[in-house]
Amino acid sequence: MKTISSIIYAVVLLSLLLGYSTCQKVADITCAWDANSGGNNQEWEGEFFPNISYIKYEGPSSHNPLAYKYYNAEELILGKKMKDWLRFSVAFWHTFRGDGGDPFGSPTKSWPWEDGTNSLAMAAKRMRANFEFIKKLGVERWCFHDRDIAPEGSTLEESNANLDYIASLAKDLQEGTNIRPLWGTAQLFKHPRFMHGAATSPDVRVYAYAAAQVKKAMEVTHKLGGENYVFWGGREGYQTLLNTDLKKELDHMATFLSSAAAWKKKLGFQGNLLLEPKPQEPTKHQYDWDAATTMGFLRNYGLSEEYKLNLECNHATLSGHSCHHELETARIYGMLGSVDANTGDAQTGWDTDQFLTDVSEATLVMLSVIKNGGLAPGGFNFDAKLRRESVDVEDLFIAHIGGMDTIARGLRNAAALLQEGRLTKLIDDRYSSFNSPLGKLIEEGSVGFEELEKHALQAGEPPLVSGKQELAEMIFYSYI
Ligand code: XLS
Ligand code: NI
Ligand code: NI
Repeated sequence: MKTISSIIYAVVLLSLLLGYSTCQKVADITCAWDANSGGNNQEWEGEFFPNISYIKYEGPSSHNPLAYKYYNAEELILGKKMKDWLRFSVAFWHTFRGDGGDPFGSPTKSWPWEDGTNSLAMAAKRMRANFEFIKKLGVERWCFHDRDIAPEGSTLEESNANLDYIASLAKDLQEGTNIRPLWGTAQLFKHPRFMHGAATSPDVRVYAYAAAQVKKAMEVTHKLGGENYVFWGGREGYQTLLNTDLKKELDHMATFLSSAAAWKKKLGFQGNLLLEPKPQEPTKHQYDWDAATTMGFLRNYGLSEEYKLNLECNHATLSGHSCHHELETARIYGMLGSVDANTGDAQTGWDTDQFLTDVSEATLVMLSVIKNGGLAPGGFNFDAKLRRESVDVEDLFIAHIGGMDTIARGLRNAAALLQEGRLTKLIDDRYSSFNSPLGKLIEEGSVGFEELEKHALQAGEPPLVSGKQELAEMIFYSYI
């Protein structure tokens, strides 16, 4: 059976490669790539989004929804181009696989280029749409899961062949452009085999399968010139501790990540490996709960040198923190790798993955990013999706433009705030007592409790000094 299906598969793949078969089933533009699949041809340019031209910067007074009002790619902010501070990336899974379906309703989006299948031909067509979209938006990065870009086959070999095929097309489309993946990742949460987790599955066969899938996804990311590789532990967690060996699962996850780090070296992949924390959803408890938990885990298992973090704003709020908190927590320990730029909804308790539109939030995020000296080789990936009710093709552009402009405003505000220095001074003043001889000794670690007791007895009751929170807020909001 297996051999027969392999033969049928090989024939289908071969005919696809030769440009036959599904060409009749789909729109003409699909045939265009068949005829010209070897290069970054211009033939398809404009076909997917014929009514949308290249998005330009028009400045804050523009009312054109299809123009940037704050994001001006080449403009220098604190000596660096906006595009280099921000390093925006399009998330393939939301933009090209998001269908508007939710647990209560069927898909709402029917993009004109979709033929309703998950075929390899459809995957190729979507990849072309992805590149047209990226170019028109004027960004240079994209992110993907292995299974978003290429359909899962009936065996691992088939899945790998599908992925190779689409990756070659993506590589062709990248040629002659500066477009590269910000990161790639493996989808280890959709298929039923991963229902108990991947690296933390109690089933060794699933652990091995997941390893094989990550090995391949890392190869593909490397081949495409990806700058990072991400691990989001989709189902690395538990539903109940009553059936879970917590220690074994954490040990397994660490072993898995250490094998991934070894594979990265063997592959010669120079990019960063990143863990993406999220507290729950889909599992009740996910092991990479938040930045602090994830850094503690990495340190416990001696993996801190091999990994950094990819922080998502909506995951931050799900874990009871602000995005600013998560970025700062990672930044101060040199672990800030990249950002999944989205936001949640204050009245909704789940991962709504909305485009960031809150300028205050963006300004706080950018304070951390500027203090970090930027995010490179990380960036801002729009792990964000259109609302179920947004069904126009132009909504895809409007959503990204809105998100980019919000973060660009955040950058402008944060740069002005830091340059002007009032907030920095307020913070410095608050800690200025540590500039005293006693403060210096404490910070050096050269006084103990006995000397400190002597000092406290002598100095008496410390005066109450204002925290100046309202002033800090007044200063902050004067820049928004
Ligand atoms: C889901 C995650 C996911 C990762 C990539 O909540 O944010 O999209 O970013 O697997
Ligand atoms: Ni994410
Ligand atoms: Ni998310």
